[in-house]
Amino acid sequence: MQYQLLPNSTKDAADIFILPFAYEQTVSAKGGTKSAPAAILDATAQIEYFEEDLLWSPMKHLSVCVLPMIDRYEEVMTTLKSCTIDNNKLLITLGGEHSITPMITKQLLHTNSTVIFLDAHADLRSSYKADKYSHATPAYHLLHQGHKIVMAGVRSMFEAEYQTIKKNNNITFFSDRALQNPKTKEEFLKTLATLQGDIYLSIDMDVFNPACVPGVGTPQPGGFDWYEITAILQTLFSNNKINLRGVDIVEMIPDDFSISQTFAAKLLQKIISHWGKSKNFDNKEMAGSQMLVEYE
Ligand SMILES: [Mn+2]
Repeated sequence: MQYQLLPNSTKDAADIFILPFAYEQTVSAKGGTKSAPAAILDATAQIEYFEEDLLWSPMKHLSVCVLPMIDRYEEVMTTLKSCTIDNNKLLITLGGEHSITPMITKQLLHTNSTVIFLDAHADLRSSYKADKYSHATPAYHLLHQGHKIVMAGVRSMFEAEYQTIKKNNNITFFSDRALQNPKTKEEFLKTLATLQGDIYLSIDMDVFNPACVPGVGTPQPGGFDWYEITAILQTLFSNNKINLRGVDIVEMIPDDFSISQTFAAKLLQKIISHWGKSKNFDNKEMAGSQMLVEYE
């Protein structure tokens, strides 16, 4: 599998690692998220190399390595051990269901990191349908791994989850409803602009309005649109006190019109572009993956 049809770089030379993680074990509504990693990578073939917001071609400067697809938790550790992911490299995991987030952070993060958790659901259950590692539990595991969470976009929760949000000081919470108020939105962006240290970004595709991303297992009315997520990325990557350790894009189900997978593919491109610029790759030599192909 390839990103934008570009040749895969060696692990040593890679700046960006993309990990396709087709994990689907605990679906509660519509299934199909295991086919998302391949569908998203296929959709990247339709994305221009030039990135029109920051006005550069990230892949002229960055090298990408799409890792072999995995679908089991046991493979996470061996895969991550096979790559050196230091502060100048970024790991982006394509799920699969949301249960993969704590599996990745367990290997990747030091305790006391901050996870930005964008989701329509709070995902704070300690178990769901007798499954401790259900897709309804990742935020619970992140807290228990010792991380802080900035949670935004939530518009569906169970009463006990609401109580946890209210009393747990390690959760900074912005409901989707509250974010309709411009002052609260400003406060959310200010929170992102003032974060420090190791950060992980987890994007559940159901955080978006179902009109933007129809392909999700558990859709909810309301939600972010494209320009809201691009503003979030812009704010986050303008903050030079953070060290982004990893990103995941989860819970998408490919749809027949390629709307959802194209949205995810373009989101992936924006993340790569913003991260690359924040790390000054635009000033580094043009030795990226795009330099190995002849077509524009
Ligand atoms: Mn989720």
